[in-house]
Amino acid sequence: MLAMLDSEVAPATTLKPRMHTSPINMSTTSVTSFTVDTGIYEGQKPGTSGLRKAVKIFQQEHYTENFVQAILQALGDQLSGCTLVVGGDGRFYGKEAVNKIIRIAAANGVRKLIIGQNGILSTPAVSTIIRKYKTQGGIVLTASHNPGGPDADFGIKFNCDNGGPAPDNITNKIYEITKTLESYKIIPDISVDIDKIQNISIKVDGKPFTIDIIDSVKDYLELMKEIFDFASIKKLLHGSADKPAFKVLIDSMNGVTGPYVKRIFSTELGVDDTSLVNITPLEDFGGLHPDPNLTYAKDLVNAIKQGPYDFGAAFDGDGDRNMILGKKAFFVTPSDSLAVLAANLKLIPYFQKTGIKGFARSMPTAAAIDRVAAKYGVQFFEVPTGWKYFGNLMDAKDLSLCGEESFGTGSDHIREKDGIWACLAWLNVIAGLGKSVEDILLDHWKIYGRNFFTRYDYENCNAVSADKMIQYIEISIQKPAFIGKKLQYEGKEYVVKRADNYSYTDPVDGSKTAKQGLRILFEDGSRIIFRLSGTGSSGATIRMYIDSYENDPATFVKDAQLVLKPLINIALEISELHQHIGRDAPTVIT
Ligand code: G16
Repeated sequence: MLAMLDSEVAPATTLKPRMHTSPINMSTTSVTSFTVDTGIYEGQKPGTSGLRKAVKIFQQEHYTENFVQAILQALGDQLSGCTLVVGGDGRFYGKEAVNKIIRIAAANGVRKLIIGQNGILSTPAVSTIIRKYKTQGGIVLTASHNPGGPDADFGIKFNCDNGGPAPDNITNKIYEITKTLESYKIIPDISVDIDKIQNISIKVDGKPFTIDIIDSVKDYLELMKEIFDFASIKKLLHGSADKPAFKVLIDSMNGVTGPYVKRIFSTELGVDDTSLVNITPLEDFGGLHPDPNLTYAKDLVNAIKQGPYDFGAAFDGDGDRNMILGKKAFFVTPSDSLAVLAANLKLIPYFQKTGIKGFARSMPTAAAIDRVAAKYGVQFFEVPTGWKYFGNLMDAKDLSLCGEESFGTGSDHIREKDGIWACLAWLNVIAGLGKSVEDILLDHWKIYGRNFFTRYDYENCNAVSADKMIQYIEISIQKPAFIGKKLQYEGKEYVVKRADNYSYTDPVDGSKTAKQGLRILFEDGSRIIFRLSGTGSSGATIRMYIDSYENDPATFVKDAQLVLKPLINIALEISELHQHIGRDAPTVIT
């Protein structure tokens, strides 16, 4: 058996099919599968959310085929006769990957594939369709917020039958299979026009196989209309005799949400097309880095700063992240966004029907929502970074609303975070409260106090140096003398209460997840957290998170970077970040 590294291409001579049939197309009604010998690619280990690598790595001979075969094999008994959803964010290599999945799924005994037209399905739409049609899962073709194009990134992620990203036990199983795979099954040269809505049925190895190419937006739109009060949002957007129209600017960053934004905001809610920007999905996102934050969505930030807009929203490549802005680009941190929605959830029809079961956030997310949970006596959970950790809680009916500092917000309507949902939730809440975004935040802080939060990202660092830095911090903070230590910067003092490498036990199935980030917790509730990103495709990305609570109203309007300066500097000193990776400044600050 041949072992290949990510960057190595398998010699074609070792990879001949065992059997050969003549090429077929979908006018052929009966076809036969065959098996192709393959070699092993090392490093097909899914990260925080699926396998993300450079396009050129996925383009290597048999690389994508191997991983798809491993996903299917991991389905075990569920594979034969199952239905799977397939779609992605429209990035380069997506259509090619859809066709490979069709050929491999058909040969592996899958009964039916539901595929978004043009290969387009947002990540939340995949989750919606898996749940609505009760399929055994879905394959999502996305590298999320990472740039796209021939020289950028691609990704493949498996979602389970609950509609959520596969948990660790499944992704570990997929990875184990990739390490021993000797062959994959395929029907070569099936050609399906995935740009056309159609239903195709053939026989594969004597068994029925169906491909349903569906409208990418319809099912998701129907769900949004069930959840939100579209009539009151429409009234807000268009104004009335005594209220001016509420002007919005929505930016899809040339990602997958374009068609969804067009149908929801233009067709359904009547928003003028000039207020919907970058709504054509492009294979390279038009050169944008489709990550909705203050750095990468700066065109939206500038347009809102200078324009007449009351509200702005941007979404990432695959449509699960969101950024919310108020007038003059007043920035709502994802942690505050989550807390404000939690405090006002009862304004949304869906939660009036379902009730509020619980709230949750990922560990590095600022603790603003904790205070809302405490006030209303709602159960609260803290989980590791990764949306997959919310799924069990939702399935156990313990969780209604959750979110992450990484611009993810969502609810139990599906099992993925959901950018457009978050935007509609905000508009529904604004319509209900009749206040500006800024006033909603100021009022919220008056009641709960403010968690100041920032995240520093150091992208593309040397992986060895980054690992060394994490080890260095871990050793330093685990020395007994570290607890109780007084750390100072410019007169501000913080006393260390606790420090550890965060681990989590899932309250539903008891599964344990260790080493999820280094935490330094201070007496006053402030926190410094370090972890390595699990979504990058090359080198290492170091994330440094700072969370500090203030209840003095005089501080509420202050700039977060100023308020957090002492803690930021303490974090840089403890980690010796500059000495380890030689960087003076982060790549992105949020
Ligand atoms: C994924 C996960 C999120 C996670 C984020 C950042 O988001 O679904 O739960 O917070 O990655 O992860 P990391 O800090 O490891 O890079 P997405 O939008 O990239 O799928």
